[in-house]
Amino acid sequence: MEKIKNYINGELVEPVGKEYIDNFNPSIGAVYSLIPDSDEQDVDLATKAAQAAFPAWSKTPKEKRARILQKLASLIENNLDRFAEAESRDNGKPLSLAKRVDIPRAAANFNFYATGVLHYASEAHQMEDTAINYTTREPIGVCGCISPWNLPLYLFSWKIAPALAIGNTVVAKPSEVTPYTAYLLSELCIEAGLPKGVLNIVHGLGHKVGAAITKHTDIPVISFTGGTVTGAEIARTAGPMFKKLSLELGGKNPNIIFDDCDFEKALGTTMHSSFANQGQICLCGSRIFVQRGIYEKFRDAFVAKTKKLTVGNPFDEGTNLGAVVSQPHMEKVLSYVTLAQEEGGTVLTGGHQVKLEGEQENGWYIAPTIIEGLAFDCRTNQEEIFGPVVTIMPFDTIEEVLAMANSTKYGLASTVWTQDITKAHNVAAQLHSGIVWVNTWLLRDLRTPFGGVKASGVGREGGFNAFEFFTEPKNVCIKL
Ligand code: TXE
Repeated sequence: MEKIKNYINGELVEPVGKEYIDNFNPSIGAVYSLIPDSDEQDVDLATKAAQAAFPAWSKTPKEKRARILQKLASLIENNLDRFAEAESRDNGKPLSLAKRVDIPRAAANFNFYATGVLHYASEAHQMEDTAINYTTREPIGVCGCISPWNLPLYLFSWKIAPALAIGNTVVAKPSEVTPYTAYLLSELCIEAGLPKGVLNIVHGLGHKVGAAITKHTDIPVISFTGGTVTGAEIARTAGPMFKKLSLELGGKNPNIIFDDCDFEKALGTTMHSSFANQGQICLCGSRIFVQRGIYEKFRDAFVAKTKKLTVGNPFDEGTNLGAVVSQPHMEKVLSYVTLAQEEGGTVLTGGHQVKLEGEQENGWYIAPTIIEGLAFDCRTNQEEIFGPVVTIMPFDTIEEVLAMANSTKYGLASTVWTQDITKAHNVAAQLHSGIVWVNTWLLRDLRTPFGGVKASGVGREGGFNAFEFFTEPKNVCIKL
């Protein structure tokens, strides 16, 4: 059985404790590799390597840092098929999705921040003939980057690229559920000539390795993407240590469809915003509100289209939904279908595990599920399910739908479908979320602030927001 390795001080190494944990292929429900069961000893070795590398890396001219990260990006692009297959095998997502989205976006993340650092400037403030102020933005040191299993390399690179580009060094922890492409990236880092200790990847469990990174006194910055519960746990540790903290957490995003929408576009995009990546994207629109005038027409068309989706082997071209990421997650998602029925919901399609034939017979597959008839404030409509399960509800007025849309503890992303631009501006202004898409979904300009409000997190990633997070400003005031 293949054992993947940690990447510490420029080398691929075994965990100090020589212990390993199973890594599953969700599409067949079986172990296919082993990952280091690292602990705080490994985190300490990684942190020492990152500390030793920081002076030279932070003083490396930005053009040289940029060249190395762009080399890494091109190596990812040159290994697209190998990385996409690895991602699909590790996560269960369709290979076509990994090829089209996950891996190209990981390369784009490195390119975006490598070029961005060349244009990042700071400010000066002149006090007439009295003084001049200039603000420097300095890299901070060793940054802890902890990422989740839903978009493994995409979100892993979204954190480490800006941290490295601006001159920090990194101790990173990918999810133990989907570690494989981070391991493949380690090999490319060596090939790209990334100096040793600049990036260190420590594999293992969250409560061991993630917690060790969070509480390490020599890691002053923590960037986390994952669940809200874990985010709160990290904040409890990092807060009293006065660490800089970025939390990208869960969501329960409203998809608001007015009766003056472009019906076919709203329907087509809602298929993606409901079920892409098996609904395992924090930005998915899991609560669908349809204005009464078109509610039944939209609901029936949406159910009919959903019934035609193919749940299957992620490696088959025709597959629309692959496997969900783990057996515990499958059971969690299915438990919400049971809860929905207990809360008075009606399952219009799906709501069950899909048993495939052949090699995939033990895989973890869920039918795309649509539920109607629930109150907007029941648990099913308030809690993040994070699977291919959406609810659909009618509404009459803007005031009513805004109250329902804003009723959860989350505030990450909203989608609005209307051809009345004044209404679009008016509704967007009143939605409690960090991101609002109008007549589209998941259309991303990497320069924009990315993140949510309330229980969806703290801070923003994206564009120069990421450089602001991964640097400390210093104001110097010179008397003239
Ligand atoms: O995330 P976790 P999980 C949501 C989704 C999902 C829930 C839990 O609802 O069902 O979160 O998913 C590491 N200290 N999202 O369990 O636990 C862990 O090892 C430090 C939304 O995967 O948050 C992994 O590397 N680190 C999210 C990372 O945190 C800890 C995407 C995420 O794991 C830790 C994924 C600890 N105590 C899930 N415990 C999004 N916003 O996109 C765990 N970790």
